[in-house]
Amino acid sequence: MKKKWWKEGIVYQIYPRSFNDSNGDGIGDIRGIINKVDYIQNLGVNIIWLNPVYKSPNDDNGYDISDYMDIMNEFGTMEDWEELLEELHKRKIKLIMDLVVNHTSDEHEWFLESKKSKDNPYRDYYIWKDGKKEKEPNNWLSIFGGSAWKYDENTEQYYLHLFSKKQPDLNWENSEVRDEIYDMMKWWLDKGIDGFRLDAINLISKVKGLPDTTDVNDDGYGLGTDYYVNGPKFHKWIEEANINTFGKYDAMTVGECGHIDDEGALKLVGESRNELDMIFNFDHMKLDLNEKIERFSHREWKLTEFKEIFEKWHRLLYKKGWNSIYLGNHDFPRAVSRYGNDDEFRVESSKMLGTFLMTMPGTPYIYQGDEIGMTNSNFKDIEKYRDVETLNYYKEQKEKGLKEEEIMEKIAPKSRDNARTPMQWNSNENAGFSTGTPWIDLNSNYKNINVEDQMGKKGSVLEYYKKIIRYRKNNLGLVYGDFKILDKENEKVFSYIREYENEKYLIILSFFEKESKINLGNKIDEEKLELEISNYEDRGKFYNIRPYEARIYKFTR
Ligand code: TEU
Ligand code: CA
Repeated sequence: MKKKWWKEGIVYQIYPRSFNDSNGDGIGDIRGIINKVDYIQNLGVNIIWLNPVYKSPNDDNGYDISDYMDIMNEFGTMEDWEELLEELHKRKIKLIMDLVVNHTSDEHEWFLESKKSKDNPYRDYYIWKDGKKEKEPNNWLSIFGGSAWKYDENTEQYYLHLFSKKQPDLNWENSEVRDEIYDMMKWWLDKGIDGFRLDAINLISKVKGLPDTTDVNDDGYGLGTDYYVNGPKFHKWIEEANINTFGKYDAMTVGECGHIDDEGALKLVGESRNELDMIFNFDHMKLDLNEKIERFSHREWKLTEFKEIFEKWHRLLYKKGWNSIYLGNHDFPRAVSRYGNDDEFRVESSKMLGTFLMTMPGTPYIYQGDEIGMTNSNFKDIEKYRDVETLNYYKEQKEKGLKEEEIMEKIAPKSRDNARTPMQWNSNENAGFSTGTPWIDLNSNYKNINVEDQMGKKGSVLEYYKKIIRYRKNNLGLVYGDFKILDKENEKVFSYIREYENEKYLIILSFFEKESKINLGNKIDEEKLELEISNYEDRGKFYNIRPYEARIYKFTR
């Protein structure tokens, strides 16, 4: 297995809008991040994934880019960004930028040109199709609800948008588009960045002819996933991007793949191929959804299912490719509210989930705020929501005649805004995030859950995170080792062995709110184990696992 800095690194994800506001306009900004670089360094992480900071009208909080080579006004200037890069590099922290190239904003210059006329030189930069006014070119559903097509009165054609109406899909079939994208990527790489997180990357290749999907909902629309997920030219274009851009640099790349099959994943991150370094798969993000993709549906999930997912991905990629380990990000509810217990055992379960992140095979990603155990905001009033996906869903359900209460019950635990409330720095006004009015409300629990309160305090989630981050960095067996699950049928406790050369670890994690037992067979000799890390003060009894207990043992041999 090849050793790489990005395998050994630990990523911290920053959602700039909600991280730290330096000028009191209520919106987090780049200077705000600069003011916190010491905090980031102190945490021990060594890679930052920065969500989009490019020019954008913010229909989808920066994922609708109107200029790839400039910075969003609210976030600051290019000089600020350069200073941030410099401050991070001074501290040996790498910077990964978010690359959104499946689509642009409808306010991007290319689209403004493209929509002018059918013979505009930029027309073919996007996906335009004939269709009658009331009849879209096909029945594809947008990932954010409604048809994936928008009619343009002026040229009497439709354009494709897999996400919001303000996010037209780029036409990757056009080699000029690809060349523009590669030039832009090189431009950023030459500015000194350390890699890219590639947004919704496996949607770039659409099947020729854009056929109707047969898998439709009551309204006659369906996600045409068979026609645009991992499409025919996906791997070819990624290889082309690699050879032309990041492959020439010592860069890290991670591809966000909402749906991907085993073969596609193995191709995408195969070490013997020239595509990407690692993948974000969504299997565990869908565990608590009822239907494939119905974002606001719910089902109860089992720990055995969770184990199976991670086992599958390990077996698939071990020695062949590389995985990313994450439990949440800006698109999902808070990890502790979803996989832990954000009430009675918030502290224990936050630490337990952090232990999971730091002991699994694959590069760990910490989402801002998880290191202090931030929880879902569960806003009950639609006025509090900002996310385009949530607002579209609300509108759609209203039109269908659903009751306000029922809609809000579905939205509250699942909305992306749960993870987008401001970072809780202290117990002062607005949690120290801003002196102005924040663009989105704070979570009301910030007086109890904040950085200042936990910094240097024994037993805090933050101090525990620092400890396990350090532990991961000092124990490369946890990075490169094999992974074997013990006591697989156990629905309450997740136990596994990590083993690499002559290092061996046993990790025991309770996902349950009562004490429970483990069955590790006779393979484990307690005498040979050294308890390295635990989220409880005393050792407890070996076979009695307390609520959300986490333990890392090292074999002494
Ligand atoms: O997300 C891509 C994606 O597949 C999402 O639609 C995800 O499934 C959804 O948010 C869950 O409901 C990326 C970004 O991470 C997201 O923030 C953007 O909105 C989206 O792309 C469009 O750029
Ligand atoms: Ca600001």
